[in-house]
Amino acid sequence: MNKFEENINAAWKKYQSEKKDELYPNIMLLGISGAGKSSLINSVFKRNLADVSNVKPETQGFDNIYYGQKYGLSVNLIDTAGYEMNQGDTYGNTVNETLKNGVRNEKIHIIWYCISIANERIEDMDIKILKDISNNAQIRNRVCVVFTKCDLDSENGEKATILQKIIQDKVRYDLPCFETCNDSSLELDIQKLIKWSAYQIDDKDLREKFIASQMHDLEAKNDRQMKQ
Ligand SMILES: Nc1nc2c(ncn2[C@@H]2O[C@H](COP(=O)(O)OP(=O)(O)OP(=O)(O)O)[C@@H](O)[C@H]2O)c(=O)[nH]1
Ligand SMILES: [Mg+2]
Repeated sequence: MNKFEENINAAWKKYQSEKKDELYPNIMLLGISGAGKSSLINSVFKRNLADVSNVKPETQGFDNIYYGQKYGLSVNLIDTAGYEMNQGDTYGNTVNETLKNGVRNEKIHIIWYCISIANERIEDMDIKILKDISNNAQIRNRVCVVFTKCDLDSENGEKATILQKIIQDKVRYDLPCFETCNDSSLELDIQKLIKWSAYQIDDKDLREKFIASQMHDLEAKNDRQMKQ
């Protein structure tokens, strides 16, 4: 082990003992335009942060981050532009690129793949993207399906059950599914979803984040020295 690695390891041990569990998962929301991704972000944070529309594609880009620390919540949510029909491969390519490069220097830890139960069907694109990300070793065990608009389901959640069965048959049997809606009087699975997400973060993530911040500090220090 060289001096640099020794220093990093010593600093990592110190960091672990002081700041354990401080890493909030970065969660990217995906799904068709109008699925209710931005509405779900507002429901999780209990505030109107993200713009919502019932008439047109609303969210632009893939880099709208809402940091939980600002709002007393232990998750960071990344809102994205939903796909539109006939978009071809561009959506899948953007998803893959974002998973590879992260967003604003943040790694993506988790995906909430949103599917509205109001549509009563699952689009081919949903199946394709879910399959793709289920084959991506970096993220495969950290993907879940979030059924949105479940206030429009029957009391025993029949529509969600039918859609879940399709996902199990066509994508993967063990993909976790959660039910949500934007009506705060119906709690459904939002708290469960947050807990599940926090539970996915492990020591490897903490170490990765720590090394990245050390490298960032080092680069800043080198920059300062170059300027002197
Ligand atoms: N009934 C009901 N309507 C909802 C719910 N969530 C969202 N909506 C409605 O669905 C429409 C689309 O919601 P958005 O949150 O803008 O959808 P989005 O997935 O962010 O769409 P893009 O930004 O275009 O990708 C809006 O009219 C919302 O009011 C819900 O839980 N129940
Ligand atoms: Mg949106």
